[in-house]
Amino acid sequence: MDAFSSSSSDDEEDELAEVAKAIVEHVVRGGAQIARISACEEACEPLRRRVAAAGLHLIPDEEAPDVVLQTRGVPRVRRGGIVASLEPPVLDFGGVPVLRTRSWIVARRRVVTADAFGCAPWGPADADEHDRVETCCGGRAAARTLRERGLVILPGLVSDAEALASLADDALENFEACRLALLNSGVDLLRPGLGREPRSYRELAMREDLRCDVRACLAAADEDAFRQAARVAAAVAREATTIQASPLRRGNYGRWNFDDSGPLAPPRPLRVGAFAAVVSLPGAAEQALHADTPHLFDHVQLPGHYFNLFLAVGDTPVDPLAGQTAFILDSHRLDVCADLTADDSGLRRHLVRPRLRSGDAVLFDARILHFGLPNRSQLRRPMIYANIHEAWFVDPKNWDDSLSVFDAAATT
Ligand SMILES: O=C(O)CCC(=O)C(=O)O
Repeated sequence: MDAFSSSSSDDEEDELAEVAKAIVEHVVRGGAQIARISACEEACEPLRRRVAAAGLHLIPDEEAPDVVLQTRGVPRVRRGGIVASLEPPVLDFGGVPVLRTRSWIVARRRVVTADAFGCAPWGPADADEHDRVETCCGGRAAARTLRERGLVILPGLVSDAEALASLADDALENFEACRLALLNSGVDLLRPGLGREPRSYRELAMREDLRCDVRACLAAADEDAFRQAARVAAAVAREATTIQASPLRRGNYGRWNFDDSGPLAPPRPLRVGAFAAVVSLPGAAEQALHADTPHLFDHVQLPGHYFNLFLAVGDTPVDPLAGQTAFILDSHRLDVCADLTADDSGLRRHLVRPRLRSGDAVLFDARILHFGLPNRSQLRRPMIYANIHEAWFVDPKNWDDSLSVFDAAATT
């Protein structure tokens, strides 16, 4: 059945047909036809009638719908499903088209799944892990989720399919240029252990064998698309660090210094740092569990000062064998991390391996434990990232500015 073939001339039904069209255009990528749609339980009877009147095929909740129409609250949709939200999303996912009519608002909210493939020693995701992934999906409570759990998933943060493909190309082309230059100096990034050991360079640093950190040189339009997304993420991170206006803040007199605006001024926006890409090559092993930065002090749990935004791009997100990034929920907290690292079963109980689709992103507190999953596919997996941090924080990066991959051949 073609879901959107309503011929009604009634105003309300026309409007719903418009909403239905918007669902196809904005919610379901690529203009696919929706055959099965369900309204969630809270949907009132008139809504159900209008949905049906617009020619949408209403099915019972137990069956798997293509799209669920949601009136309010957290989407109760099958994993991997798609939710068309009929209320204003609190987060404007930077550029995601939102359709507003007299009484409807449609925005995309996709539900992220967990990696069902797994790998030793972790095994495939179980129902608990799926549930944990769901609790991390952003929306209204994105900042709170980030603050409390150490990460938040922002489904569909970048929606421009062309920009996403182009971001992936940029990363892979940057990597390939470095690889070829290094090959001339006897370093073969594809065959670790053979030839000369790679070092860290201005353009590329090794994370470990077959996983490289490439300073991303992005085409202007791609950079704009990612910067817009990073700003949205930075606003979420800033909110996460601003738990509530402290009654003590009047005493923070030092905020008159260095161009700040005094104790009562809102906190300054977090900075979005340079963009880069982690490229995992076929054969990359599971990465060691690590955090990207230490706590500033270890006698007190402070709000985050440094966050990372990982954006899934290109084709590899559709291949689960290519892997993505795994996290240990709550481990950005000193007390939780101390407990969990005491034995492996604790880590397993907090493990999440979200399966992001291209355009989905994960924003995390850089103190959280995480690791890249192995790449068992035949594809090079690019993941674009941005550092987001307090203005005073500087991450000592792995790149070595004193040596370029393009000079490495000359210096051998
Ligand atoms: O490869 C990944 O997915 C994650 C990489 C990562 O976390 C890192 O290199 O610090």
